[in-house]
Amino acid sequence: MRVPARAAARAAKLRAEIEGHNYRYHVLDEPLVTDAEYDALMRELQELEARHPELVMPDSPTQRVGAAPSEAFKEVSHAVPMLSLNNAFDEQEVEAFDRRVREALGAERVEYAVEPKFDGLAVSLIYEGGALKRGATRGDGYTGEDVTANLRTVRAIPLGLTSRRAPRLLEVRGEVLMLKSDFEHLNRAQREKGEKEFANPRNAAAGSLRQLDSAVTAGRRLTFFAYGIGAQDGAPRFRRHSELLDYLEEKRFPVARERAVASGLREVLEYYRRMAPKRPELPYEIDGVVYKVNDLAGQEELGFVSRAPRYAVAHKFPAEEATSVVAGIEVQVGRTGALTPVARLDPVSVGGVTVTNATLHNEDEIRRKDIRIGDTVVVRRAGDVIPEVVRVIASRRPGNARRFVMPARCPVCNAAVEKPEGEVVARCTAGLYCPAQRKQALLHFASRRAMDIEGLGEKLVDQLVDRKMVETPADLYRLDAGSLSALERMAEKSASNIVAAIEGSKRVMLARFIYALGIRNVGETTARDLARHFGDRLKAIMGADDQTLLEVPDVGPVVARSIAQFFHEPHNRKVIEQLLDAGIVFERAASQPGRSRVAGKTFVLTGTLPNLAREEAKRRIEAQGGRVTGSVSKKTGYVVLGADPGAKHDKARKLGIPVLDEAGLLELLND
Ligand code: D41
Repeated sequence: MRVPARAAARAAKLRAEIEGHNYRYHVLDEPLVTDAEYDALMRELQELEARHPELVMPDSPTQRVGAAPSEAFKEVSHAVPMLSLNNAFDEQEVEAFDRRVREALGAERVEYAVEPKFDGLAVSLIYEGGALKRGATRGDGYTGEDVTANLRTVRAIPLGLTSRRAPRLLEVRGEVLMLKSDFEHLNRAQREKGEKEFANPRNAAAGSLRQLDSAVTAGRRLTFFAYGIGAQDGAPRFRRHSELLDYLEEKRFPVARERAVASGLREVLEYYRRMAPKRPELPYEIDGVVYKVNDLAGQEELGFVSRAPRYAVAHKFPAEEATSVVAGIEVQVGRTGALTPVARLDPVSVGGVTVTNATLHNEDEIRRKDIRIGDTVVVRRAGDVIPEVVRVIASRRPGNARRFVMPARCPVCNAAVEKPEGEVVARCTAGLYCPAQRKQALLHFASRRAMDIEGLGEKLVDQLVDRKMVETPADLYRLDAGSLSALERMAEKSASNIVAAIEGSKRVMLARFIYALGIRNVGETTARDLARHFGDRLKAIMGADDQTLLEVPDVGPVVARSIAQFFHEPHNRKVIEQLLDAGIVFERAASQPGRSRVAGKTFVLTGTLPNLAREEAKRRIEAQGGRVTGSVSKKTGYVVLGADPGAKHDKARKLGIPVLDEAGLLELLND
């Protein structure tokens, strides 16, 4: 059967168009069409190919769905070995690397190509005459496995090289990985199906790539980043590694956006320090950065020793995960009475600091992960977050491992613990009669963003409460240096400093005071909204019923109920009265609301701003009487756009809300 020329032409056009959309979506992250439009194109091509099977080509996007399962992977050998990377674990080791490079090249300062080190799996992609012919794992560097059918399902990998004069042979090397978001998604699905979860994105990527049934791989979302070229024939002669990456980018391969060129040791280390804090925000896992001599002739001159090049080094970040043993499980009581089980761990270094505790969140979480006392567990600490137990290493469970049971009574005050039906959190029911809750409430009251009483830390509050010197925040204002200096570790000087700090806290903005009270569901923003809405009149707020409170912007029924309930409680009213008697007075905001163009406007910040930290932008907007909220609605005044804005930008456009960049925001603030 002959294929009509029109059908062939249409199929070719559809293929190019679909691959173009794949590129925009998976590589550039800038889709042009909706998913539905993409699906429609795909369906049209599938139908066309079904009607004219001669039209099916190996490089057709319809072939990314996976091929028939195979029995085993074929072994392949790498014509150019895939070398491994030497590691540097600290700056001294990088310094030594740079010294060796400089000495070997006889150069005073060396230019390096610097890039993130993706935590995925190294693969090789062979393009012959511009078409993807073979994809293989690195294996031991000399022989790997043929996973062509699986790699074809990865949409970020081009099935063909664009350009009329493609090189006869081009081997592209890079890492296959799974984005953190796709990993979370996959694990949620695995959990719901009752199947085994993956420990981390790297394992998930490895498991997905090594599927004998490529239809399974197609269902997992993998991505790819290119970092180099292996065998080649007819490709341009590059002089620098950075040029080679530019070439790959031009050929539509995903290449790390964070790559750069650094001159000399100092700039290289600056790159490391710049990348380290970005790590938690990146959509994929990286375990370090890689430095490569940029000059390719220099690379050749340096050569390699035992499988690793001398021209490159991986500067590793401290591991975010480590294993330790759960020596015990204790229960902590929080400010709102929430009981949080905490694992006491044998000390272990994670993410660069020594960890001895890890949160276990709640009872359900312990049961879900089946964590028992005596277990060896994987502990994770990423960025500034509290360390947590990720999972148990089941094979290392001792015979005498013990299950945890949530106590029926508060471990601090012995009051009953309740866990309402359908809730995950168990709570002590004693409220402020529980010393633990009282301590937390006092610490919150004194905290920097509340009453800002410097020096009133945990150790001091523990003693004050344990000795019954302080029960409520009002009692703080009755303390004197004499009684304080009788406490442990309290020199006379620091006692009088604390008394001065307490005294100094008496002049306070009403919003801070309300926040300091620790009303459930009332954070800083709601506290500020309340103060503004009620014209800085505490009495009005204390007397408001649910209905009146609902008129405050962003206050819903749950928050309104919390506020009304709090001020209805006689004990709370009495403490507030005592605080006012002690001499607390409310100051007005420094700037006159209404004068600035920012005043009274609601801002939504999205994406990362180039210079202003989010906290700083928020502080400055609020200092001028503006508000910052998280989601875009009709009430939003401005949306401020940083790099990588998300859906909020689209929503702002839809609602016709003015959009500013950082410069626009600064102009508004400085106006
Ligand atoms: O991102 C990576 N994981 C990465 C791995 C990278 N950015 N560059 C790499 N460069 C090399 C050399 C210099 C040997 C070509 C690598 C790897 N190798 C590598 N990945 C796995 C083993 C070796």
